[in-house]
Amino acid sequence: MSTALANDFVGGFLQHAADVKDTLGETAHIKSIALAVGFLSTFASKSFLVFIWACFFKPFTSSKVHEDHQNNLETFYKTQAKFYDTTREILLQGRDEALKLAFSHAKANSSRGKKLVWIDIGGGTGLNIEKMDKRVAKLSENFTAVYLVDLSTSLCEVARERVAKQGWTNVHIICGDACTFEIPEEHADLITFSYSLSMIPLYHSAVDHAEKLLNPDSGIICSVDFGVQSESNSIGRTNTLGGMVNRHVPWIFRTFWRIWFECDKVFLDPSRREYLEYKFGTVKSVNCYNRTLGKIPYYIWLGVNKQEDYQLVYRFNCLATESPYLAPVDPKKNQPAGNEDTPVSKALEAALDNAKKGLPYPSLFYQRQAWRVYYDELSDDYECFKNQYIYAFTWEDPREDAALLNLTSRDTVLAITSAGDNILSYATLPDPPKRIHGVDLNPCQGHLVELKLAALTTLGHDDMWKLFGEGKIENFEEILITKLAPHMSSNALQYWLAKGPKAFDPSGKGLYDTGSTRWALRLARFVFAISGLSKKVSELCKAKTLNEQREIWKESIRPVLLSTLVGKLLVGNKVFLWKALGVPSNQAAMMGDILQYVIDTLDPIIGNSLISSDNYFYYLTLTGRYRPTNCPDYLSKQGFKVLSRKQNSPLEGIRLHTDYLNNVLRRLSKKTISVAVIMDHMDWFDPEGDDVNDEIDALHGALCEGGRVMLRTASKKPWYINNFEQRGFKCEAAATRYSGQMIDRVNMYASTWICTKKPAFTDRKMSTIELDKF
Ligand SMILES: C[S@@+](CC[C@H](N)C(=O)[O-])C[C@H]1O[C@@H](n2cnc3c(N)ncnc32)[C@H](O)[C@@H]1O
Ligand SMILES: *[C@@H]1O[C@H](CO)[C@@H](O)[C@H](O)[C@H]1NC(C)=O
Ligand SMILES: *[C@@H]1O[C@H](CO)[C@@H](O)[C@H](O)[C@H]1NC(C)=O
Ligand SMILES: *[C@@H]1O[C@H](CO)[C@@H](O)[C@H](O)[C@H]1NC(C)=O
Ligand SMILES: CC(=O)N[C@H]1CO[C@H](CO)[C@@H](O)[C@@H]1O
Repeated sequence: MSTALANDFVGGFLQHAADVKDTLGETAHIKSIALAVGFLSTFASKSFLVFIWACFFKPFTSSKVHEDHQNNLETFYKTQAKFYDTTREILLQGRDEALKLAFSHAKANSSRGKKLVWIDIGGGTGLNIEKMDKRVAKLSENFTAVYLVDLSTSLCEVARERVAKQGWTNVHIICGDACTFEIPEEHADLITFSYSLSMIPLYHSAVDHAEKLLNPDSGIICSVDFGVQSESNSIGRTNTLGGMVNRHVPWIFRTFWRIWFECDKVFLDPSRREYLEYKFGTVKSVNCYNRTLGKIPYYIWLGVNKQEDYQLVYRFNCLATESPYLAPVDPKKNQPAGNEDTPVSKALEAALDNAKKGLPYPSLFYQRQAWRVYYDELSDDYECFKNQYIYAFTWEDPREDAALLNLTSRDTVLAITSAGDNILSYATLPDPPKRIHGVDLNPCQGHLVELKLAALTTLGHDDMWKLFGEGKIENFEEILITKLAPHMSSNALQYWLAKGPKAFDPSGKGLYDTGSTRWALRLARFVFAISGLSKKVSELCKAKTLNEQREIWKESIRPVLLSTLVGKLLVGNKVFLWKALGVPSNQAAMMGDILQYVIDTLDPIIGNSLISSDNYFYYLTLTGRYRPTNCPDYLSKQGFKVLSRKQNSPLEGIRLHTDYLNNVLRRLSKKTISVAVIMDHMDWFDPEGDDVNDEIDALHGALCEGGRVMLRTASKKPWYINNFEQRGFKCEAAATRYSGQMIDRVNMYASTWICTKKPAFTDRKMSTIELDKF
């Protein structure tokens, strides 16, 4: 393999040149020089010089390319075998993570306590086997047998010495070709290619051979390697992949890296990764770049047998569309289920499309959990979110929802996902709804909820609390890779690998300083700091009685906070409202005098709801974290206990859709939803447009008779209530906020409405009345 040092310089330089405005690029450049200098001083020894010789000069000394691959490898590795590990430690990134991911997935996928058979193809000196033993799982306890396959005799020799030195009894070195080697077992549970697929000229054969050896029911195959993917190469296959986000490498880097590595017969062409993605179902696919190394693109990929199992497709469609799962039909012969009334999910469309072309199903089909419903990760619809969620927490009170809706296990609920706190709260109810659909167009809201779901499924309450109660944890990446990843989708994993370590960093500001809602927290902190109220606010958050709380508020905080200056500058400012609180201008228009609105919100809270112990919404906003006795239901000891049940956990009923509400509603079987909680989002609609009527009709179609829509709004009677009534609903204000009163613990909305779908016969009466009008 080639050229760490020069890669640093050239990579850093190229990046610098292409990206002059980006000051970080400069830092990266400086860093890479520092790294190179460090590297030099550490290894300014024989090993380093041999490495430089073998990688930069020797390729030019012998003009002849051996016909024999083994001979070529020997020529390259013979002189470096002894120093191989030291020189590659820096360049070959992602190997630790890949091994941990591969093991955690293989383990999760095998029956409890079963030992694994592992083949490391192109295993070189056996360093990965040592890494596995030291950092992931003891070889003697967790593996029946481990095979290292490598064609280079001198590297195999180093590997043999390592095995002898470590005294491993179940590790076997096979000095042979990746395309033809044999093992005594019929199948392997885990097969890894670590920076080797890019060096195998006959990679099709090697991959086909691996496929034959992989346990078809539970085997996991993994590759970590360099590779330069191009978006134009993915056309027509994007349905299958997962890991499309951040995949594209601009042409100049694509070309540069390919040529650079080719000198050492390392091939970065995209087709190797694509062939894996064609032969296997993609479970995880992560695109990585290391700035320090000049952003050489590498990837970590995990796959499983792609299973030509049509039942799988239908099961997923039924889970997504609420349609009954009866007898599966062969989609190659018949078009999807004959019944016109059974709508088809986007997942089924994508899967059938792939099946016709002989491609694996979309990545989401191969996940352990059915939570996340298939979505097109490359759709332009999400671009506006800039790969970030808006809500790190949910700003509506689920206790009030529960009281108003009386949910039971007969209900099927559809709700806006947001940060998931409320759909999780419905799941903790004594008799939780049989199915809860969360809908959100922003994929990152889904990623956040997946993290919560995976954590509820695998972590204890202590770690759960650190993650979401305090928003900080020491070893986030380790927990993510070894515990949570097998329960998450590929996209959610990639998102959290990239953003998690910073978001949860114990020396940072924590999870609740992420998303756009962080502006609300920052605003609070800022306003209190400049008005000298920080101390009073922390007293407020500790107040033990309502009287104490009222006193602090009335005497010190209220007068300053609601002074016209602060009010005008911040709270009344439209740009600020949008940035900090996510209030769009259509909604702001409904709120009337904003300052009065804020007074109406806050005064009653202070008077009626103890922030220190019974109002986690404001406690979080003021302190940036929760308390064990003042937190969303999924975090409380009791709620956690219910949700983390190993059997029959209410989490099984949760589905996360990443799409427009209308698209989801239209593809649900008619009359299958009994409750829709759509929060305040209708306030965002333009009163002149048709969007509101479209959505009301879609709700009407998906709701069963007597089904209810619950909504909150910034107005006492929003304009669109009339539209509901004209379209077959009976509407009632379930709560209206008058000055000085509190309707829920958030109290941000002026009213809460329940619109009930009328039985069909009243519909008919309605339409005759309407006809009479004409
Ligand atoms: C860059 S090294 C990676 C070594 C090790 N897996 C690691 O991650 O450090 C690539 C390895 O692939 C091996 N290799 C290349 N072609 C091969 C083939 N056809 N069959 C088996 N091994 C091969 C080379 O001998 C070399 O050890
Ligand atoms: C990038 O590579 C350097 C050098 O090997 C390593 O120290 C660093 O941790 C890597 N960064 C990331 C984010 O993986
Ligand atoms: C390896 O096996 C041992 C013994 O069965 C077990 O205690 C340990 O948890 C396993 N390691 C991992 C990482 O699963
Ligand atoms: C909900 O249940 C409560 C108590 O069980 C009852 O008083 C109330 O009428 C119910 N509301 C609805 C809408 O069913
Ligand atoms: C035994 C087992 O759990 N097998 C599963 C391994 O993982 C793949 C993909 O997630 C599933 O399709 C298998 O059923």
